[in-house]
Amino acid sequence: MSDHSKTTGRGTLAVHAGVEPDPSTGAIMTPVYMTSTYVQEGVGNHKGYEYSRTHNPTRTALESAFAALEHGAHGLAFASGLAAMDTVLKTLKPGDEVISTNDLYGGSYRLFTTVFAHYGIVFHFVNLSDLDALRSALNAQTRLVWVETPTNPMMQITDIAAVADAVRGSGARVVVDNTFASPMLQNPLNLGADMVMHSATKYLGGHSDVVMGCLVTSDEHWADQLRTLQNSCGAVPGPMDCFLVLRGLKTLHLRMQRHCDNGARIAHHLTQHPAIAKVHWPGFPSHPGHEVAARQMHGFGGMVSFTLRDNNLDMAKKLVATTRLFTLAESLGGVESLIGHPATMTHASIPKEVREKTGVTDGLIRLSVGVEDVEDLIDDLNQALASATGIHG
Ligand code: P1T
Repeated sequence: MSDHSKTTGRGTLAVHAGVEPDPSTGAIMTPVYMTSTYVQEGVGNHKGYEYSRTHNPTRTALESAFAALEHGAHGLAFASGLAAMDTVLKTLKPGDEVISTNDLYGGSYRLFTTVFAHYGIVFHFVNLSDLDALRSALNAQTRLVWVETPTNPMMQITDIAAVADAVRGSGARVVVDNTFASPMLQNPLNLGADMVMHSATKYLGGHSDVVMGCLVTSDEHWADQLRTLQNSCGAVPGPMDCFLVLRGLKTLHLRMQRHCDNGARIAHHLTQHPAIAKVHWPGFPSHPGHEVAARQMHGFGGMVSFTLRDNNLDMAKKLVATTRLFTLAESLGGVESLIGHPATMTHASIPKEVREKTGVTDGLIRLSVGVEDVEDLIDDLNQALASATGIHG
């Protein structure tokens, strides 16, 4: 493998990370190694591949790309973002504690509270932009601090370097779910985090055609543990999915640039709209996390959420059903724009009284702004807002 660790340009890295011409044919693109097993010349005498749950060359290329993009030593691919999280949590034992951000993907909250809480892991949910709240939850049993920044769906920002400083020496490790930012906009390992996790289903794949997750760390011991779990539990992606994500990565820098540009235009447009009470987007100087986001990110991304002035379920449901270009769907990060209603969709597994405390109310709408022509997207939002609320922008 070539050493891309000295490559500084993020775009160059996106195009080249993990990919080498195929040694047997010279194929420029990593072939899709559709095989479950590999010939052995004699027992234990093979070319490094024995069985595709353990290793597959297409997956190996992708795992190297993940590691390079996040500036880590070890990359691991999983069958979904939640499978990646599940693997990290399986390194804990009963009695261990996790401090998590209080605004996070509903499925992550469900994994914590309905699966791992039953195995004796204790979870604390705090606003991690408040370092005092983090310090008071931190104790001798804390093993992980789970950061999502920007958060899904309220776009809260956590200062990764400050959290890493506060946790250092405590025996806990910091994991950052970097799904909303992508490695083009934020590299948590460079800021002191111990591990990065992605739902590669989103920006990394980029085309809404794959479900996948990944982990990247430079901690040798932890990586070994995770590889053992990856092989023992078996939640690995197939070679075709690995190929699709490898292909998606090659345009990650271009897509993210456009997502950022379109997201900024739409966020600014929506603040002017009289039917909207608040737009949640860290690019506004008035956003409480703006200064941190400007420091630790290379752009504010394509995710924008907003709260309707008339914070009402029927109006929100009508709005999401009335857009024509923004498709009503779960997920995010693809080239096409999506609209969602977190309270009844992505965050429905969080009890109403819990989600409402962070702002996930019935009138909250989430946009995954795609790479279409932004004027068309603005026109679409205008017509849908007018038809759902009766108020014209
Ligand atoms: O869907 P999966 O690949 O398993 O990833 C889970 C996940 C983890 N972390 C974050 C921040 C996420 O947004 C997700 C998945 N989110 C959605 C499906 C969604 O629409 O928000």
